[in-house]
Amino acid sequence: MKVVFSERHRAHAYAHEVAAGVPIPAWEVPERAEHIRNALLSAGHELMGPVEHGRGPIEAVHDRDMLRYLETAWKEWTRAGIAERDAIIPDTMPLPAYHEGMSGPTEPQSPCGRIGYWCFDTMTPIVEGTYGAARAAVDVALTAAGLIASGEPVAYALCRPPGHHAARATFGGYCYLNNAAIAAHWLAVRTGSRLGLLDIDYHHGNGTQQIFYRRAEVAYASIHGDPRRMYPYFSGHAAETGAGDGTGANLNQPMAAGTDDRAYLAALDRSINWLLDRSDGPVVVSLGFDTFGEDPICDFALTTPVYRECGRRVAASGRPLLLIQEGGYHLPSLGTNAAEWLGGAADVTAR
Ligand code: OKP
Ligand code: ZN
Repeated sequence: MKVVFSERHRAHAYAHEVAAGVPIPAWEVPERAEHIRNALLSAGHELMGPVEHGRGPIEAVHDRDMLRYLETAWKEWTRAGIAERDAIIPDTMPLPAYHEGMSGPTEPQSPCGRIGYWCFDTMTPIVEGTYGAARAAVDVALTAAGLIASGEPVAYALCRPPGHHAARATFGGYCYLNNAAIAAHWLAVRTGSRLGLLDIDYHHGNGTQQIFYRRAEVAYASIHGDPRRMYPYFSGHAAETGAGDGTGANLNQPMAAGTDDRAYLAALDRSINWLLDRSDGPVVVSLGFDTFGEDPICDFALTTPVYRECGRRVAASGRPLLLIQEGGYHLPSLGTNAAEWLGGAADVTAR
């Protein structure tokens, strides 16, 4: 299978994230992508670099001012002399009720204000290499989308940082630009078809859901830890089914702690069938391995062999598959689980 990868992700590296007000060692580390890359090379997959696609496809999905912010944040932060801190993390965010009955908010002038205007949590630091890595991840996703557009049955984008928590005009959850949403929109326009977007990262892809909530061009189905106990807390409930032109085109399956292979595969079959009913083009997969039993920040109980079966079942849909890497934080298993998933998909598409 063709695997698209850029080394520029390595410059996006920070020591700490702030969780529940406390700095803890970062989970979203460069080693994640390196483990996956190495395992896929050993498994015989074919690695290639990304092609630059420019800002156009990003601005078709994200707020231009947010993109501008991401581009300028680090320079502005260091110029303001706040450089003794090694990363940009917000401390003040304008919740909707702050401006209740008033107009606003508007983007502040001060660097500390600006980060809180755009970033919705404290776990998504910006460092010097963040923007370049986020842009490269988008190019990785779009290059893989280009392979699908030119007739490849399946392609894998080894994106880092991940993307599915980034909404049109706010970012967070280790995500800055929504790689999967940008590639899906680009592919929908390119192919003139209705796409399926299957989000099988452990977490609800609030950003992807938000971007397509009122659009018919992409149907979104997600299987994730129930937001009643898990990040991102504010979306992912089963009652969220789309609105406007996107009415009925959003399927959330929130799952219990301890969800095992059997329960997961049942939810997967339901998502696949639901997507096949509502789309006629490629399926984009937001692929996370934080569903693994040993993942340090999640609570499902999946085992390594089930990833091969997941790859088989998704590929058995017969649709072209654009695979976009999202999360997964248990370093020792990441490469193996990714190779199993891709191997399962390749078994079926090679037939
Ligand atoms: C990104 B992806 C809360 C921990 C949650 C953020 C998780 C972001 C996951 N104490 N941290 O969907 O894998
Ligand atoms: Zn996740």
